[in-house]
Amino acid sequence: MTAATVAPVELEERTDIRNVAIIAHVDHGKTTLVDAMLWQSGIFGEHESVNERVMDSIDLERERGITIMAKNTAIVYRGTRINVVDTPGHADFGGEVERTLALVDGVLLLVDASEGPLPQTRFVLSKALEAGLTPLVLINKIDRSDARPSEVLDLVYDLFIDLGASEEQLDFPVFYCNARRGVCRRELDGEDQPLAALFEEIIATVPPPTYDPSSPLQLLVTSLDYDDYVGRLVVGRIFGGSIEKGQRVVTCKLDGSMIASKVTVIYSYKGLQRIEVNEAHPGDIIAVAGIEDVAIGETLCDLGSPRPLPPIRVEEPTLSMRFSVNDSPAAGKEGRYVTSRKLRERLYKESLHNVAIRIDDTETPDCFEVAGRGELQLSILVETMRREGYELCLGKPQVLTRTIDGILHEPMELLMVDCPEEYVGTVSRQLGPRKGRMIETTHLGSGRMRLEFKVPARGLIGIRSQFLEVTRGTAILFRLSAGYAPWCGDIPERSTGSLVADRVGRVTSFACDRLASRGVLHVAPGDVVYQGQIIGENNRPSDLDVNITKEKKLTNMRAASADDMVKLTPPRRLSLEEAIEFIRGDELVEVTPKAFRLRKKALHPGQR
Ligand SMILES: Nc1nc2c(ncn2[C@@H]2O[C@H](COP(=O)(O)OP(=O)(O)OP(=O)(O)O)[C@@H](O)[C@H]2O)c(=O)[nH]1
Ligand SMILES: [Mg+2]
Repeated sequence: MTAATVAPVELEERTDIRNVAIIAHVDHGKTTLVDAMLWQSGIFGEHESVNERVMDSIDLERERGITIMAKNTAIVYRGTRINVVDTPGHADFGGEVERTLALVDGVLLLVDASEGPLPQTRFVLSKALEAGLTPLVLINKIDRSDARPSEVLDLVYDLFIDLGASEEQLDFPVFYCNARRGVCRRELDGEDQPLAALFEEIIATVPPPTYDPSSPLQLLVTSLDYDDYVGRLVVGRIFGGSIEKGQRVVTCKLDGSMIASKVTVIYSYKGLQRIEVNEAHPGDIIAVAGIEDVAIGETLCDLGSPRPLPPIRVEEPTLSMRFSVNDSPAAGKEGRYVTSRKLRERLYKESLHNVAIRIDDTETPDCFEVAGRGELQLSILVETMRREGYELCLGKPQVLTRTIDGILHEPMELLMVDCPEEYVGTVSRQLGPRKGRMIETTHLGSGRMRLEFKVPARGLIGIRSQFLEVTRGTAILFRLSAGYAPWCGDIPERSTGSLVADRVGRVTSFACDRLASRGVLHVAPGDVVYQGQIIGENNRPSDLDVNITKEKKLTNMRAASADDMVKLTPPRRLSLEEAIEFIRGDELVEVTPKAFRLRKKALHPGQR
C-alpha cells in the first residue's frame, strides 16, 4: 500500500486537557514554580500547612534541595485539567527528563534571569524541540539584584536558533516570573499578575492531546510507582483507546513478548493525591494497578489488538561502578541486607524504575556492574540503599568506552566552573593534567568568571572536592555529557597513597599524634579499625601500613597522662561522594547503614 491510498485518519482532540513538563537547569526554580501553581489552583486548603517545594517529596530530595525524580501532579483551571510534570535539572538525572517528555505536548522552559541559559538548559531544550513539543519560556527570579532579563531572553532566542527550532517553536510566549512569590508578568515593566495568566497561556498555546478515535488501547508506561494498598502502579499516558476498571489488557514487552493482566484500580492525579477513577481516555496521565511484569517504555494494549508504541529511548550511561557484597571483617553487623541475592534483587529492581541505570552481572556472582550517568546519580542510589538497610562495597568508578571505527573512544564532558577571578589560574592548572581544554570564558561581573572546558569524563572523577578545596568552597561546578572522543591518553591518578591499618583494634590518640605528620587522618581515637582498612591519606605516593592502635608505653612516671593532653587535628571524615572519589583501583568503599569505611581490596598486606 502506498501512502496515497491510506485514508487520512481524522484525529480528535481532548480539549479539556493539557500536558506540560517544566524543564530547566539545576536550581532555576522548577519545583518552586510548581508549588505556586498548586497553591493558586486552590488545591490546598487555606489553613493547610504544606512544605516548601512540596514535589520534592523524597527524603534525599529534601535534604539536598534538589529534585531527583520527575513527578507529576495536576491542577484544574476553569474546567481544563493541566497535568504538570516537575523534572530534575541535574545532568545526572537527565534520563528522568527524557522519559517525561514522552508524556507531554508542551514544556515550560525556565531560565534564571541572572544566570541565563546553562548547559542543562541546552540539553533539556534540545530534547523538547526534537520531540516537537510546544515551548513557553519563563524568565524566572527577576527579583534577583543581578537579574538581566532582557539579555537573558536574547540568549534564549540564540539558543533556540542554535538548536534548529522551527518557526512555530521560535514564536514562544514569554513570561517574567518570581516563582517564590508566585507572580508573573507579560512585559518586563508590566504589572505582576497571579499565575492564572500563565494557566491561560498554557491552555491557549499548548496543543490538546490528539488521538485516533478508532485506535484500540495504547498506554505508554513512563514510570513505575508503588502503593501500600494496591501494590505496583504503572504510570503513563494513554495515546489511544480507553481503559476501565476490570479490563483485561496485555503488556507489549520490549523484547516482543506479551503478558496479559487485569486492571484492578485506575488513579488520576489531583494536586498531590491520587484519585480513584473508573475509566480513562486518550491524553490522560494515569496510574494503573494490577499489571504484572512491566517495564518503563513498554505499552499496555488492547487484548484483541495489541499495537505497541515506539519505546522510550534515553542516552546511554557513561560511568559504571562495581557493587559487591560486603566481605569486610565488620560485615553483617550494621545492616539488614548483606547477601548477594538481596543485593542483586535490589539493583535489578532499581533498573526497572530508573531508565538511566543499567545493571550487568560480572564474572563473580557477588559483584554487579552498575552503569549510570554520573557519580551523583550512582551515589544517590548507594545512599538510598544504605538507608534501606543494605551493606555493600563499591569499586572505583570507571568510564564506559566505545570502539568507533576501530578506534577507542571515551565519554567527554562539558565542565562549567563559576569561580572568583583570582582562582581562574588555579582551576585551569588543575584541569591541565586531566586533559581539559578550555573552550570559553565569560565575565559574570562582580569579580566572578565562568570557564567552560571539554574534559574526558575520566578526568573529572574526584574533581568536585578538589575544586572546592583549591577555591575555598567558592567554585560552582556543573557538568554535562558531551559525546565521545578518541582516547585522550594517560591521566595521572591521585598523587598520594593511603595510610592503611596493619591490625585490628581501637584507634589511640597516641598513634594519631605520631602519624599526624604522615598525612591526613580519616579516623579519630576510639574508632575501631580492621586490618586493611584505609585510615588516612599518605603524603607520599605509596601506601603505608601503620599501627593506628599503638598505645603509649607505660613508664613509672605518673605524669598527667600525656595521651590525654595531645592536641589532635580533627580527622577528615569523608562523605560518600568524597569516599568514592578518593579510592583507587585496588581500593573499595564499604557502605553500611551506619558508616562508610575505605579499605584495600586485599586486606592482608601479603596479598597486595
Ligand atoms: N530570588 C528567587 N529565588 C527563587 C525563585 N524561584 C525559586 N527560587 C529559589 O531557587 C532555589 C532553587 O529552587 P528549586 O525550585 O528547588 O529549583 P529546581 O529548578 O526545582 O532545582 P532542581 O530540581 O534541583 O533542578 C530555591 O532556593 C528557591 O527558593 C525566584 O523567583 N526568585
Ligand atoms: Mg526541582
